[in-house]
Amino acid sequence: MNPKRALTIAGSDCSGGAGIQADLKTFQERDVYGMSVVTVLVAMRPENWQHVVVPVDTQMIKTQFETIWPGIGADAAKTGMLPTVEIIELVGSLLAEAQIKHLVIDPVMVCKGTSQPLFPENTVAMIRHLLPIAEVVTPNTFEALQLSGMEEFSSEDDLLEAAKRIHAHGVKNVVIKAARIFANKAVDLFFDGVNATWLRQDKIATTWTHGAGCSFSACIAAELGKGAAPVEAFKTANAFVRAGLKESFALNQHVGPIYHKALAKGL
Ligand code: PXL
Repeated sequence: MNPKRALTIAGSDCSGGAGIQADLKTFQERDVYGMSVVTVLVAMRPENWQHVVVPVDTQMIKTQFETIWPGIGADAAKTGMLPTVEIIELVGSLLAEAQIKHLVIDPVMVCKGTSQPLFPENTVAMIRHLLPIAEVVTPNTFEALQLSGMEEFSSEDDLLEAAKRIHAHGVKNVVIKAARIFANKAVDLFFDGVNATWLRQDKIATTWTHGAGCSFSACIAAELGKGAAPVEAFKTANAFVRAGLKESFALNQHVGPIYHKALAKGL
């Protein structure tokens, strides 16, 4: 065997549903060899699920990265939670230097269902250091508002306008996941700077959506690494996450992840 290799540069979610853990499960399902650079450790207090977030020392982030590049090599990479401006700048410069063939940025700004503080300066740093070198960026609606500087989305025209503004930051392809803004439909938009591709689908009725965004961007990275065109990688990731959401399950009263094996099992 000589599988394609994918790298996630993201945070550890010890509950196993999001972050590095979701990315590696997704890579395994999509038949690419998964590797990781851990940027931050996230733990949850069992009594109230309050998040405890501890960034990894920057020198150790650099050392992990060097293990992969130049140490091993990768066909694709994705980023997830990057907790500080310093870490965003470091990861940006390491990736700019390495020039890994395919790079997906998941601009994680907040975990679902938590009131973790937001850092506007992180948005500025992502725009400056990550979007210009990225092949695909995958914001949800909240992240798309921050990256576009828009106030609110109330129509598909607004989403397209945001995609154009985000595209102007230098990223080749913009995906906006608008799962929540329309009453009856989950809308995903793929924009390559010229053409818009829309997926308008029925909403999946579940409260257990933990790790959906991480798995979506990891799936895009895996498919790009195997040679798929970006718009095809987007469609595969949509099908992968929708299947996982249909079979999502509760771990406890606070959190429930998608089921990564759902698509492969034909569920
Ligand atoms: O789902 C966003 C997310 C990303 N990365 C890590 C997380 C979370 C949410 O919990 O813990 C490490």
